[in-house]
Amino acid sequence: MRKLSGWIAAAVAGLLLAGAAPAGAAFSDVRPGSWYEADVAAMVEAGALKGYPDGTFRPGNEITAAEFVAVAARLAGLPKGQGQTGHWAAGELQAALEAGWYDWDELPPTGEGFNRPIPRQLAVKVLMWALLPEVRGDYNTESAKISDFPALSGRYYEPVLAAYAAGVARGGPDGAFRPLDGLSRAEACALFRRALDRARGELPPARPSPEPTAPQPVEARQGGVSENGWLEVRGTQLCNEAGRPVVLRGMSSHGLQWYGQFASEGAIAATGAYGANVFRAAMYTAEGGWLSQREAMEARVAAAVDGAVRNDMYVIIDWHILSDGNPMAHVDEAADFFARMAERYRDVPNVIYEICNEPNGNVSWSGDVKPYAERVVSAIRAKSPRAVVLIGSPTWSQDVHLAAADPVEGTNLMYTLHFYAGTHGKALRDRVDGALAKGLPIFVSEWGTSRADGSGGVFLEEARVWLDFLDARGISWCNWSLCDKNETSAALRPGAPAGGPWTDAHLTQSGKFVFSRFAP
Ligand code: DCB
Repeated sequence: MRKLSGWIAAAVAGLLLAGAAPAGAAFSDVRPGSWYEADVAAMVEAGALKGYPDGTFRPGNEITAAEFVAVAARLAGLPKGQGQTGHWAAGELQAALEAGWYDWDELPPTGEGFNRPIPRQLAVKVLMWALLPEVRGDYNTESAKISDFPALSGRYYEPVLAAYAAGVARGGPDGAFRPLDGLSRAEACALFRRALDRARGELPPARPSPEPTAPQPVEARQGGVSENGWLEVRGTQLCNEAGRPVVLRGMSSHGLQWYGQFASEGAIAATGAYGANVFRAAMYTAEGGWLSQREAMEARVAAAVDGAVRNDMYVIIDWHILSDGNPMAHVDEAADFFARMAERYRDVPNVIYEICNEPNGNVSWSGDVKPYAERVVSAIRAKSPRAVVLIGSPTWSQDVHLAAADPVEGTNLMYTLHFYAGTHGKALRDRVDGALAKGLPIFVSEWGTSRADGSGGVFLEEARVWLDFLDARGISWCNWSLCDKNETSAALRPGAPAGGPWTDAHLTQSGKFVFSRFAP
C-alpha cells in the first residue's frame, strides 16, 4: 500500500498545485453555484476528467465504465497496462483489472461493457480499491445507513460498507444506494473528490488491519485441533498427535483479494457449524493478489488464521499461484513469506502450509517444482520443525505420479491433488491410487463440483463418486469455493451474508451438497 499512498500523494499534490480555479464555471452547462460545481472543477484541474469539445461537461450524463475506471487510474497514478482492444481507455482498464480493482466478469477485457454506464456498486468498488484500499466498514453500523441494503450483492459489501464508513458514499434523501443504477458524471466527480480528501487524511483512519495474536478457541469442535493437536503424516495417512488417522474436510476461500469478506471469523465459523474442521485461505500471488498488495493480503491471511484458531479448526495458508504458472518465478518471495509465516505460527498447531497451488504451463516436476519445494520446505523447517506442508505438481496439481516417482525428502510432507468433477474422472482417480501405492501421501486441497474453469454443471453425481473415493482412502479435502460469486462452483448464492450464519436458502446446489459431506 505504500506505493499507492505515494501515487495518491502525487495526485493530491497535483490537485492542490493546480489551485481551486473554478474551471467548472467555464462549461456552458455547469451552473455556477450548483452543488457539483466545485467537484467538477477539482476533477478537471486534476486532469482526471475532461469536458467535451463543444464546451459542455454534460454533468447529468451517466458516466461510462471506461470513463470511471480511467479517472480512478489517473488519480491513483496507476501505470497503463497492455490493452486488449483499441479502446481509448484499454490501457487503464487492463491495469485496473490486473491490480484487482475489479474482476474480469464484472467488466470483460474484451470491451463489451466499456461504454456502458457503470453500476454504482462497481463504481464504488473500483473507487475504494484505487484510492482507499485499507478502509473497512463495520457491517452493522454501515448497512443500517443503506435503506435498500438487501439489493446489494454480497461481493460488493466490503467496498460499499467501507465507502459509507469513510464518508465517501452517502445516503440520498431516501437513504437508498441503488447498487445497479448508473451515476452521473457530476456524482462521480463528488465521489472522487471525497475519496481524495479522505486519502489525504482529513477523516480519521478506519479499523487497523488485524495484528497476529494468539487467539483462543471458542469451544472444542469434533475433529478439531483441541482433539487432534499437531498433525503428522504416517505412511500415506494424515494422523493426529496420538498417531490416529484424521480426515480434514472444509472449504477453500476464493481469491482473498476479491472475496476476503468470506474468509472472516464469522464465515469460517459458519462452515464449522456444518461440520467443517479445516479452512483454506487462497492467497493469490498474481491477479491483484500478494504481488501487488502484500500487506493487505497478509492481513487477510492473519484474519483467516485467527478465525480458524478461534473456531478450533485447521487452516491452510495457500500461496495461490495460477496465471504465474511456474513457482520458480517468485521462489525468493515465497521462501521469505513462508519463513515469516512459520516463525509467526511456530507454536500454532492449526496451521498447514500449501506452498504452490497449481503449477501449470511450461513447468516440470524435477526441474522446477521439486527444487522450488526443497527451497521453501527448508525455509519453513528452519522455523517450524513439524507443521504439515502441502506440495503441488505440474498440470494444475494433477501430476502426482511425477511426484510419486521422485518425492521431496523430509517428514510431514503431503502432495496436493486438485480435481473438478465436471472435467476430471476415473483416469485421475487411478493416478491417485498409483501414487498412494508408491507411498505418496495425498491431500485434496482444492476440488470443485464444476468444470475446471469454475463454472458449468453442477456435476453432483460425479462429485459424489469422487468424495466416496476419497472417504474410502481417508483423504482430506477442501472445496472451491466459499464465496457468492455467480459461478457454479461457489457455495453461496449472490448476496449471502459474508459473515454467516447461513440457512439452506443462502446455499447454492454445490454448497448444499458439499456442506452435507463435511461430517463423516
Ligand atoms: C483452479 C485454480 C482456481 C480456479 C479454479 C477453477 O484453476 F486454482 O483459482 O478458480 O481452479 O478454475 C477460478 C475461479 C474464477 C476466477 C479464476 C481466475 O473460480 O472465479 O475468475 O479462478 O482467478 C484450474 C484448475 C484446473 C484446470 C485449470 C484451472 N485444468 N485454471 O485442469 O485445466 O485454468 O484456472
